[in-house]
Amino acid sequence: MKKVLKTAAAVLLAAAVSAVGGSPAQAAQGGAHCWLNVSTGAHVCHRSFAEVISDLSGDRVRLGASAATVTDQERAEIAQPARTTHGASAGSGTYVLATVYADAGHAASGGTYTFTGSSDCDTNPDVDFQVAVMPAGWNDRISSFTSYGRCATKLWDNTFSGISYGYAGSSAYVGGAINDRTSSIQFN
Ligand SMILES: [Ca+2]
Ligand SMILES: [Ca+2]
Repeated sequence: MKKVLKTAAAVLLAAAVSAVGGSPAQAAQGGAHCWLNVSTGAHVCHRSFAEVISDLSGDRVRLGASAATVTDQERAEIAQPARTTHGASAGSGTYVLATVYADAGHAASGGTYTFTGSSDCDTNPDVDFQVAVMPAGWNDRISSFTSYGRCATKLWDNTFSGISYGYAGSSAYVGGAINDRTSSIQFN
């Protein structure tokens, strides 16, 4: 079952009208750290990856300001839906699907983009969430990624066609064939 199948235009419009922490254009700048709720189109940018994780976890997970990667324990905690909106904009019931990184090795310094949704991925081999067109500034940039919860991530060179990578839970380097080429993304 496809829980979410938005057109690219709908996702981009929703992201544009719901931006709180900055305009989508800010995501085009190197080092930006944003999240997008694929289910609602809500979109917020922060100054650091640590702030994104604090927001999405309802302040339950606090990374060091310069933290590049998350531990297995932190990843498991991040996968739990936000239970409080205290100090957070993500809202309760938000599930973190995956974080993509502009740089290899899950290095947050080059910029991160985190996708969230209204539920965790399920255990069926279908597409649970997808983004047909990468958010502004993120076309052809992804070099590594991490999935959360039951989600696995698949990268596509074009909109669900052409060269692909995944599904995979995590990748420190997506490889030369698709590095800096991802234009759409799916989660299952
Ligand atoms: Ca890259
Ligand atoms: Ca591409």
